[in-house]
Amino acid sequence: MGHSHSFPELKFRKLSVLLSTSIQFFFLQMMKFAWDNYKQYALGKNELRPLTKNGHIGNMFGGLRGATVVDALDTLYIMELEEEFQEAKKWVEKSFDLNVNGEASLFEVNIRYIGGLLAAYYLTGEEVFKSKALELGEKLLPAFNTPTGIPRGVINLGSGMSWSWGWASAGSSILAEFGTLHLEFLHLSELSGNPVFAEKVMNIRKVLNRVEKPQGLYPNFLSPVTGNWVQHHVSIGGLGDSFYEYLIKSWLMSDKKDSEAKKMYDDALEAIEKHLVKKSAGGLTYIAEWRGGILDHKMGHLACFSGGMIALGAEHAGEERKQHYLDLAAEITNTCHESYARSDTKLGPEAFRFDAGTEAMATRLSERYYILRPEVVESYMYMWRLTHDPKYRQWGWEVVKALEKHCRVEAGFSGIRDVYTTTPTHDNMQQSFFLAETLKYLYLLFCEDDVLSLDDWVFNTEAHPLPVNHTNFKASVQ
Ligand code: DMJ
Repeated sequence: MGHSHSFPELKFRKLSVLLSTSIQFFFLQMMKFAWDNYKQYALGKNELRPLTKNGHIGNMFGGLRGATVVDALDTLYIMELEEEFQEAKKWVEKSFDLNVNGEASLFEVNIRYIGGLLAAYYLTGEEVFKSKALELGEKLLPAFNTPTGIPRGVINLGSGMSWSWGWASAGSSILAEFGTLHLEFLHLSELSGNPVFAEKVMNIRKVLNRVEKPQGLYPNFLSPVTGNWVQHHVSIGGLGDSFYEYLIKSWLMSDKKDSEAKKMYDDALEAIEKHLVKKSAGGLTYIAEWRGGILDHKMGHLACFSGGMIALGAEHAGEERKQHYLDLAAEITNTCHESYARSDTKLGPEAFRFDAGTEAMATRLSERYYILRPEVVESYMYMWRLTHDPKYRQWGWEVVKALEKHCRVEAGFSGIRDVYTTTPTHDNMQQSFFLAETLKYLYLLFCEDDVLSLDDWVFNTEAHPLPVNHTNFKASVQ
């Protein structure tokens, strides 16, 4: 009797292993397609333009090249695309030039290049990735030479001169930019034995702890000169997002020793829940933006990472809060899924609103685009790992089908300008984070939990895995 019961179950398990293996194979071919076309038409440029079949350089990386190579390294490695990984590694060894001049975003260089190189080093042990990461890290240090030590957003990698973004209020620095350095900089200190990197980010934390927070919230603009807020705009989406992410991940990466980061995260989330989390008339939970006390009932695609973050934090919230936060995370992830499900392409818009009868849809023409962003599938991946509810895999698969149908073009994957039409116009850009994040998170959604286990790795905000410090860093986090 016992045998006849267990047999079909076993068969089912085998079937599901087989199924997820063939799905993984599907992601491998997507990644290979994205990489092969980049290699053929744009190797050495920053991104591929998949319609015109050429490369794009842009102005975010200050003369650095190969953003897609460095962003793709760990995904290629994890997917065991050995030949392609070797191609990428060879480019880093032979052609990745750090002696460049030009205006770079401190934040973007850190999350994509330093994060990508560090992850490649930790996964493979290849010295070239470590030495490039350290060399590049040194070049970022002059940005911290301000009266408060809060770095400015833009740096010339050649001269070391730094300044604030022209569009940022009154010469301010951006919370999500200076607040998204901690994970990488601790690893730079650990690997170099030079405490300077850790000191820089610990000082940022000190300034943030000192300044008064309106209703416990962190506004997005801070003056690097006075250390005071410049404007009271609060958002868990663009301009704020990964600051919160790095608080909980700093604590996890320290093997749960950095209790200051945990407290900052807990307090910030409490304030966010109290002031920004709302429920729509149709019952969808969302996180609004806050402008000097007035709510803007809008959620950006970028804010959709927060389902995953809140779920990750819930695991460690103590028994009575754990279920509450898991529920909140599930509700937010569901809302983000709705923003996809309510579009004709089944891909979500850049921003969606909850006002004047609108629920989880873009109302402005300028917010209807989708640029291959990862945040929604990122939350599916965390929700899957933390709950094993199969709907997250189903939702992930819906995204894959939509990407294949609307974003795959002859020579790569492209963003689209309007998610509400099934004959979308392509934006001719294969973003590097599509290879670093979107495809990696989709792949991990269908892997066993021990592939880059959440107990041993934290993902930086560009999905580059950094190891949890189970053995005590030399660089202090006190
Ligand atoms: C990526 O560079 C990172 O995920 C960052 O945190 C936000 N923007 C893009 C993806 O949308």
